[in-house]
Amino acid sequence: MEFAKKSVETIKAELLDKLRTAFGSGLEEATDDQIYQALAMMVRDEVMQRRSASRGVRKQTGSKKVYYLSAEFLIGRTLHSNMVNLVNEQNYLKALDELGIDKNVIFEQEPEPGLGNGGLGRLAACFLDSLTTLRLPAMGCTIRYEFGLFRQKIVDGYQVEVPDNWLDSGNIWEIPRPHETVEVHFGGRVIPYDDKGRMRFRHENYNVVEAVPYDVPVLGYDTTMVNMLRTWSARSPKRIDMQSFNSGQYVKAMAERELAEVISKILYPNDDSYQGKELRLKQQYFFSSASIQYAVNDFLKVYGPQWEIFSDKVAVHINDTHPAVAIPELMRILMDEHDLSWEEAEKICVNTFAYTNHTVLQEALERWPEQLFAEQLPRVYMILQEMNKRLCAKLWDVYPGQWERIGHMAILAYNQVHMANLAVAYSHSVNGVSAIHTNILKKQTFHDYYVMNPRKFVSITNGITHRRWLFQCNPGLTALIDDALGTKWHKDIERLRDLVPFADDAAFREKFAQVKYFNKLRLVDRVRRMQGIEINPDSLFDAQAKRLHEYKRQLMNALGILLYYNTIVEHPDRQYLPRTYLFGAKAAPGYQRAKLTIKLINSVAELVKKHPVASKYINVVFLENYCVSQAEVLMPAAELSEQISTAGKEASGTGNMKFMMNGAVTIGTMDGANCEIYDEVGADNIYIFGLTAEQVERGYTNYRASEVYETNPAIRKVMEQLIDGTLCPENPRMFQEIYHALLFGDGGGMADPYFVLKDLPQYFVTQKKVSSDYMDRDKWLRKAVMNTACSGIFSSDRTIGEYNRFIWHLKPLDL
Ligand code: 26W
Repeated sequence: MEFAKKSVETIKAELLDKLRTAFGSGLEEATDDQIYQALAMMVRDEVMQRRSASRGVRKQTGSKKVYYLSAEFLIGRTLHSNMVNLVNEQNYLKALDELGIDKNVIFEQEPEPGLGNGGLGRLAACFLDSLTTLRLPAMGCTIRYEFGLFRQKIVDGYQVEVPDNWLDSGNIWEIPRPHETVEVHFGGRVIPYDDKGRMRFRHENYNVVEAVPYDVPVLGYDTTMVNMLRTWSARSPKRIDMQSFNSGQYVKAMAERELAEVISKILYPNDDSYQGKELRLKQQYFFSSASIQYAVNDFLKVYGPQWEIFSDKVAVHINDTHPAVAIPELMRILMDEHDLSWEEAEKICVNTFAYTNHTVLQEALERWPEQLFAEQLPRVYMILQEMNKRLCAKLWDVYPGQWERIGHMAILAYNQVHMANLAVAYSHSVNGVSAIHTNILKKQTFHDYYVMNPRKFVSITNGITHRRWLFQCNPGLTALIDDALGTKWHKDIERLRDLVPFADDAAFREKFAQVKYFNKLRLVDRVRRMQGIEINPDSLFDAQAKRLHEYKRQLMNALGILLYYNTIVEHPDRQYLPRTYLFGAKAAPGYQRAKLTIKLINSVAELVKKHPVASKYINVVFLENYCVSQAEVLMPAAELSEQISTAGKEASGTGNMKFMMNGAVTIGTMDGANCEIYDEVGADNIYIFGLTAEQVERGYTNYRASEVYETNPAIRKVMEQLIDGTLCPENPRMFQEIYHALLFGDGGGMADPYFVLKDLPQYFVTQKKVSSDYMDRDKWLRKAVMNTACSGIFSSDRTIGEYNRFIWHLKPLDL
């Protein structure tokens, strides 16, 4: 099926028409929001026409479908990206231009869905874009959080959280499907009974929560394929009836409603640290159960009860352990509702589920109190007990007598439900998200499982969609590459490599530099507009943008700036490279150390500003409310990408890929996907420093942070500045706890567990090398071009291709 591209004239005429019919207004009196709404309706219509055209093809052809379950989908704004995927962005933008409408003002009207914390949620969004572009049948499943991730304000250097009420003015992209509502049951008790020789279970006295689906259509690039992101909203089945109102039961009924509906109210703002909260467990079961019910019903509609082909037609992918409760839920549905035997159900589950791990940090691994599970999900808990019993019997055969090892691998142990073990034991595939990360999974985290079944473990390096992270956010660079290569690379991104020879082409490098400069001006303008801060566009733009976490070491970056500051203050007459240090980071609201680090960064910014010479060379800018749309402006403007995690801790990182694709050079440790970036660009085009993962692992036993302090005067000075009032004259004790944690450890732990002081000297030396290379303009530009040229492999199209080849085995739909 072919769809004609709308011409500029058609778009203009339709827009004016929509404004009239939807709002009764002409262009002159229409508000920016009305123009956004009208435009979005037009684009939505185009998407839905494609949906109708591709609808039913999967069912007719009996194609397999993957359900991608994720507690987070950080999709960002949709209007612009749909224009890109319609391959008609230019006509749309031209039409706006000709009508005298500022496209950026209109795009910024769209409320941004912040339904994710960081990397894991954004990855899910990139995957949906690639799945659809590759015409693979898929459905994303998540929660329709009424409040997404908090918005961040910086007040007096501190983070302040503001609720994100993104749905307040409606969401034009979602289609409510109330007729597809399903029930999810919580609490109550389970009564076993005998039914003609078969043991059955009756669930009684449970609370019902209704899961109402809202579908967001996801359009592929240059195809009529449309997949859905299904977001589930919680609703109480209790309607307000006059009866209860009259009998004084009104307040009680209202309270019950709220208890049910709170499930889809908020996204938990924790990234990489786990707390066993009852509501979070309910959220997980809520969307997992609803999604599995839908998948089973959809299968039944197409194939009837041919259970033996279920896993040939349905794949369920669980994005980290958050939806792992979907596994016993499918067991329950198959056995209790469709009469399958344990063995049949178990086989289907293993063949259906696949699991991706996204972190090796112990504090992030989900372990629920058994008690909580038993109370909230009594039937699922019974199934987990049986799964665990059978699993342990099997493990006993492999590891006879090794109780401790078996306890470590069990689903239920030490009164906890171990979600990662559940996911590993009952999936046919387990993958890490970069080569080094998968190796750590094999050698450490899941080692005992790995030796039992090495073929279950695969490594698939993360990726990003180059539609959003290059075409959409960096039209200048896209056009420049088109000039050099034509447009074949759009759909075959690894051909970006054909750009490699252009690194040696002086004229091309110059144009590349112009595009970068233009993008820097765009960021300068935005920061001035939003935060009232001035930035020198001729300085080196050095960016670290990611969630705030100790292992990501924003602290090391800040201490590095202090070292640089001290050098300038000591030798004010020398020449230095002006740098703008850009930070973007949200801290989990309960993570005190992370919040204090934000205050520290802002205090360093203040200190620098006060010094007449240092302020000429250093500008520290904390970008408020780092989010997808902020990233879309930052990535194209950045020149140096900070990827400086303690080696072995960052599973992959995906920001590193976005920066690289937009021509920033990485300074980083050998961690996560940085290792693959190194392999692609070669040692000359990346700045690697610091301990390796093995050295970090060994270092835990013999590292003495105080030794660095004692032997390195520059570092000693920076450390003293944390506590002598330099940074925060009104409260010199402000950063004492950071000082203490680095030198002596806190909470009984070791000193400096993330090796900040250990890596700092090498980091600083490497930064000096960066400065001198940058001053050699040609040398630097060559590196920048090489980074873009070698980034094709980090497209999520490659990633999804590998998931499909190794795990799902879906066939592209023929439309
Ligand atoms: C239960 C609390 C919690 C919440 C979120 C624990 C763990 C998480 C996520 C797994 C954290 C996360 O987003 N991990 C990131 O996943 C990205 C995509 O694979 C990787 O690129 C990042 O390295 C990894 O930190």
